[in-house]
Amino acid sequence: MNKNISVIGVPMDLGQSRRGVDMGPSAMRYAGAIEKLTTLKYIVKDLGDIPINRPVNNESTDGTNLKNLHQVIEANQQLADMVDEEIQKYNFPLILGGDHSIAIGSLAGIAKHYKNLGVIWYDAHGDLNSSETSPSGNIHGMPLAVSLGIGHDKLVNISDYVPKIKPENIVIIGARSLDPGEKELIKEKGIKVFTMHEIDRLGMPNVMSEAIKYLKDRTDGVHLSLDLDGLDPSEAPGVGTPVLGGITYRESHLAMEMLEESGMITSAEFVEVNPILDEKNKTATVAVALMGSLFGEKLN
Ligand code: B3U
Ligand code: MN
Ligand code: MN
Repeated sequence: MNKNISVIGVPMDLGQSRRGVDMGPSAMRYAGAIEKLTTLKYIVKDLGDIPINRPVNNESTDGTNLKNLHQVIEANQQLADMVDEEIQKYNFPLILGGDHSIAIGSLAGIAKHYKNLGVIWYDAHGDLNSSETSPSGNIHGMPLAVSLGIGHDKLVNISDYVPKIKPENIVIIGARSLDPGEKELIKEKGIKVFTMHEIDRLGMPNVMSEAIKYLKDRTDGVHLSLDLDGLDPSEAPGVGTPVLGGITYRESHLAMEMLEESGMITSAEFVEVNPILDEKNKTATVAVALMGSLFGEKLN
């Protein structure tokens, strides 16, 4: 793994309706994210937080159902530029969210550096909605679709190239709440999904081996986008849209360790930590523990 990590905080809560996830970067720093990586002998630069402009009068939807559209675009363009710059300097971008809409900017900044960027989407949800299929108008339910070039013009055009990623280079892990439009898109595009059903049936070791093998053959870099709601809410309660029956803490550690062993991860983000909904910063603490495993922390 690249020894130089650039940490970028994105205190964004505008891609969905529950306030508080903007405090995610603080919560993960408070839980010791920077110290953890430093202890693991990385050279860590904490670049602080991107400034997020709050909406005035909440009227920024461009005539659609997309909440806070302009602010989400603005923040993601800033993030994309920053991530792009860090990769140009050969640093590993580690992005701390914020709601999952920030993956639009992360991927816009990252994908231009790869011919075939792989993406591991660790999430209870598919995040494959568009304005037409979304039940909520929440942009955090759309970043994977946007990165495929599906969605509002201004979102898909961030950083001026479309699409960012190819459907065959995506692996979704932990899905258990997919909207009808998302299921159709998964079928139509042939996206690889390991739902909770597969995790239960095959076990996490086999799921991760398959995911790693699948991506290794076809990608030249892999971005890990880890939504804390992929985990079970009993272990990661501080998320805006918890879904029962999720991935355990232990399975998640194993998944991170296997990714670390694969040596394939070239960028990562941890999103949807909401300290207001949390219990004593438990979810941020889980996020930081998983970062440890992703970056090579071993028990022996
Ligand atoms: N699929 C639903 C719910 C959702 C998506 N992502 C999260 N929740 N975190 C939607 O609103 O698009
Ligand atoms: Mn998500
Ligand atoms: Mn989710």
